[in-house]
Amino acid sequence: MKKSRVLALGTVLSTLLVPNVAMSIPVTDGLVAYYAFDGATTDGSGNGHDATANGGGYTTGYDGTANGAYLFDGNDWLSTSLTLDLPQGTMAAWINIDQYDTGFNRLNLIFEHWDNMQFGLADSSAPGDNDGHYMLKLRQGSGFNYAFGGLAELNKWVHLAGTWDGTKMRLYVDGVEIAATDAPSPPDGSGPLVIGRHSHNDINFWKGAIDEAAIYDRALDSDEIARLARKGQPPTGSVPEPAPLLLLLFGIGLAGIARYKRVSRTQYCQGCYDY
Ligand SMILES: [Ca+2]
Ligand SMILES: [Ca+2]
Repeated sequence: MKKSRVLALGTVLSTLLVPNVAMSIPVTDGLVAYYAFDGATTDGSGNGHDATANGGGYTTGYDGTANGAYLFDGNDWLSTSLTLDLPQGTMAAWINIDQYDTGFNRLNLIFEHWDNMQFGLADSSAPGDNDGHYMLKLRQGSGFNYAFGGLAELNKWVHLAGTWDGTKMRLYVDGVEIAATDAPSPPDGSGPLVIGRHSHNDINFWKGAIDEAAIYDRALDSDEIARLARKGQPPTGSVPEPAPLLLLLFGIGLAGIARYKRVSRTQYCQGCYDY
């Protein structure tokens, strides 16, 4: 095979094999920041809000991708320069928690934005003593509003999303709404976003894995949240599908063998008869 053909085939194969990491999230309208955590803490939204690691590492992603999620073992966190002032918004992530803390002011945080937005697992200060329950907490005016519910399932991938639209805040687990609370004003906004810890204190660490963490500047509707949670759909991560590629290579191989046989017959069997 000529060198130019080899190079052309290589280009085709590399195009098939390289995953489109940045655009693997199924809802992109209004995306402010997006961390796929596929071996990097870069922001895939195109807005440049890359996160900086302070400990931690990678583990298997929610969709089985090797090194496809960030692993926090209890004292790890990510810092960003992202400041938020969002009258409406959404926070979402795939999460897998090993354990949660209990007691006053002992949350487990996915996102924290001092001191106005907290997204993760609640502590006993939430109404009704909600240690280990899924939670979105927003400071609005003189106090906090909460959407929370559902005790966290340990050692299992779960999709968690919280939205606020200026009227209500809502919480979704695996694409299903589990809480809706009156939240009739924009949340306060300041301070850079932190992932996996309290932003000002060395507490409230996430203990487990986080994948596909995303923030939007609008409240996604229930259909969009269901799409993020791949509800009713097979996982569609950034792993290339192997079957079509193998079929393609098999086909190229068969065509090559057939051509070789034709050439051999012409060169070495001139005068032979077909039977
Ligand atoms: Ca991932
Ligand atoms: Ca650590």
